Amino acid sequence: MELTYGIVGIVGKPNVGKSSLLNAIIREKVSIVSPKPQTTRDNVMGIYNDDDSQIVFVDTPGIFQSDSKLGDYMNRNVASVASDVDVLLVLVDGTKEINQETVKFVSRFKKENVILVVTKTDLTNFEKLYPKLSVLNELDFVIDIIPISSHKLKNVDVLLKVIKENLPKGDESCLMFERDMYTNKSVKFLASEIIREKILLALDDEVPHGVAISIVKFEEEGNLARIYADIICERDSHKGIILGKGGQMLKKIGQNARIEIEKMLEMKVFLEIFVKVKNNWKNSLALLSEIGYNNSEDY
Ligand SMILES: Nc1nc2c(ncn2[C@@H]2O[C@H](COP(=O)(O)OP(=O)(O)OP(=O)(O)O)[C@@H](O)[C@H]2O)c(=O)[nH]1
Ligand SMILES: [Mg+2]
Repeated sequence: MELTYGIVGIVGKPNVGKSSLLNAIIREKVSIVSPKPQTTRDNVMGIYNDDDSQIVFVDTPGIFQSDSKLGDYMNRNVASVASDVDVLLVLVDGTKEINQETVKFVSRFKKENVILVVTKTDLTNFEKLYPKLSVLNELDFVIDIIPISSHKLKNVDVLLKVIKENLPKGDESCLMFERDMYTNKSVKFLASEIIREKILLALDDEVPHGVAISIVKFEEEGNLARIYADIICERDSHKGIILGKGGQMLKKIGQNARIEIEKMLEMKVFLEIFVKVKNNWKNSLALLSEIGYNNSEDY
């Protein structure tokens, strides 16, 4: 049987809905989501499987002006995807202004097989959105412009159809992954991301952006997983905020993370979290590498 296969990159500004789209396509929580910009730091692969295709989607960090070595790492992740995929989805926020600046932004990705995806259409309406899109018509290298809603799963099937039309065809030997895999990331990575997501959701901007998670130990024993994690933060004052009064904040973050990790692993989880201060870790190549933020691993 003829199969459609290939790699599809997802790029765009922070908070535009890249990770939400990945999760909507894969129908699993592969990549963490929060209302705060710069939630995603790594390229996260989600593998879409159906009877006649296997498509590897790669979620990337939002593109922004880097102010640290961590930021440089994030931008390198985007660059590696933008240049080297079969189809590139460039996402634009349908609730925001769409103007010449948007055209300029999308033009940065000028290459073959670019699909422009307009996100969050459930927050706007047809009358408001469509006149805004006319400015995008001058982007003649774009294959198609597709408005979607990841939350309402609106037009995600149409997007998939257009993607498939633009991917290579082959047979089973062309597929890169086992048919039951939905991500290339380890459960250790996914667990660390879930903890980071709970911090992003619980605390104000500055603290989560200076936080990294290191899984110190991950052991499975029968139907129980024991996970020991460090939350690494930049300052003593941040440590105080993460701990909260009498340790209540950390307790809440831990509980929320544990519930979701249990769901993912389908087993009981014992989760112990310590908070550690490492000044300026975002600018220390050695510390970044120790935490796992290095570009040596291919997406
Ligand atoms: N209403 C609505 N909200 C959405 C939709 N897609 C994403 N969002 C919200 O937009 C915010 C950002 O979503 P993410 O998926 O984390 O965005 P991102 O582009 O991956 O962000 P970064 O990783 O920070 O670059 C979250 O609060 C999402 O719930 C959508 O289809 N509809
Ligand atoms: Mg993201």
